[in-house]
Amino acid sequence: MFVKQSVGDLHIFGGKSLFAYPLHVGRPNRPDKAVFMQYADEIWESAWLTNNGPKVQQFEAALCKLLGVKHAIPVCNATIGLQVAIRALGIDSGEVIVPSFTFVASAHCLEWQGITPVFCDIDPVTHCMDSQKIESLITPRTRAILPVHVWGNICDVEAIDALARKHHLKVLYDAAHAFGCSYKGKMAGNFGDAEVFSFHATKVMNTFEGGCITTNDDEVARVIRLMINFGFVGKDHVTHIGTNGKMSEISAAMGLASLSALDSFITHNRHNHEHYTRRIADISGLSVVQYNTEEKHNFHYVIVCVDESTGISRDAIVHVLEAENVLARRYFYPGCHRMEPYCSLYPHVGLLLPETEKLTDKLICLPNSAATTNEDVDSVCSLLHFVMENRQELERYFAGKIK
Ligand code: T4K
Repeated sequence: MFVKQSVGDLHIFGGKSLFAYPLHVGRPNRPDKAVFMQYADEIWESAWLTNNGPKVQQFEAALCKLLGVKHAIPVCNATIGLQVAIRALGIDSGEVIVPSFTFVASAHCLEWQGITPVFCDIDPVTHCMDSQKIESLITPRTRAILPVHVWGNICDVEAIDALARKHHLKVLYDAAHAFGCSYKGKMAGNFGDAEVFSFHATKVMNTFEGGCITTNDDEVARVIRLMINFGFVGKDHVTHIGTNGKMSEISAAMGLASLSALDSFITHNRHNHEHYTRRIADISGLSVVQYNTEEKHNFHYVIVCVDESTGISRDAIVHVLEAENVLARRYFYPGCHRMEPYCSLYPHVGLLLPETEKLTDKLICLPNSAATTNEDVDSVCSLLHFVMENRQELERYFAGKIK
């Protein structure tokens, strides 16, 4: 399908876009419609729509079995899940160490509750928090560590847990990307004091909006269950501060249907990831971030790293792709520390985050979902080849036009 012969054929110069329709990064993975509709029908007939209904309970049981964890409490989204989990761990003030290289929710869930996020730099290979850089950030006000399993790469859990024990800190993992991923054979969901997954529409499996909090600690689970239901025990008795973090029945139905399709989503993701890797391998200056194939991984994110010496900026490449209807994303640009309110509160913190600063300018997230076909991947890769072959001309065109 690739038909560009000269630079003038690119859409930015007036040519026709490569794709007639937009190719999204976060196209939702949709399970078998009939399976979902059967669940939806049951919900309709039962007139039980939310408040820990039968589908939510069934979903929790299925999650616990899959992850090998004692509690996997469904919630309305991962951001509320993180807010609730950090409070259920007893943290309502002080500082929490968190990466800046993450979706802004990881920092907002703290700041929202008057807890100070202290940004930690990352490992340039895994893109997760650098466990070697945590200890120097610990102060008498530090209460917890909130690392993120970026792209489903599991953090350095052993070192982080050892540090937490040494300094009496809690550990809450933001596992928004890591559903279906493992470390040393143990599924994400079992690390730290608690973990939070996202089942947002754009994730490997979704419940429209949603997430779950996992823990093997019965007491923490008890408090979480109270907190997501306004603190109610029984009908009229409130024992705890709480919020509304409940998952609805229709979301749980989507979750149950999605769980039955999870293996096929992951197989498709992996096939695309391998295909992208093969086709991009011979483009000098670009490389696809690889995952540990000895562990379970969901292969949901296809991340391309643009070498600084390549002669064209990441942003110029993304600009060309977008014009061709390849809606690639710059996850995670510009890093939480460069967003409000953090950039005003801590204007110089970037000096302590050299790897974060470098990486936020280098990565491109390419479309990958059940909707991304083999032919799509081929065409996107051919486009990347074309862009890189013509990079000098493109960079001249972009000089001064974009960052
Ligand atoms: N921690 C981490 C590390 C996270 O990555 C996230 C969420 C969270 C915590 C918080 O989890 P939740 O509270 O959301 O459960 C998207 C998602 O909205 C967000 O959930 C996700 N991370 C983040 C990485 O990506 P945006 O602002 O980039 O989304 P948006 O609307 O631009 O959509 C991305 C692409 O997907 C677009 O090209 C359009 C396409 N799309 C999107 C939706 C919603 C569809 O085709 N269909 C859809 O229904 O944040």
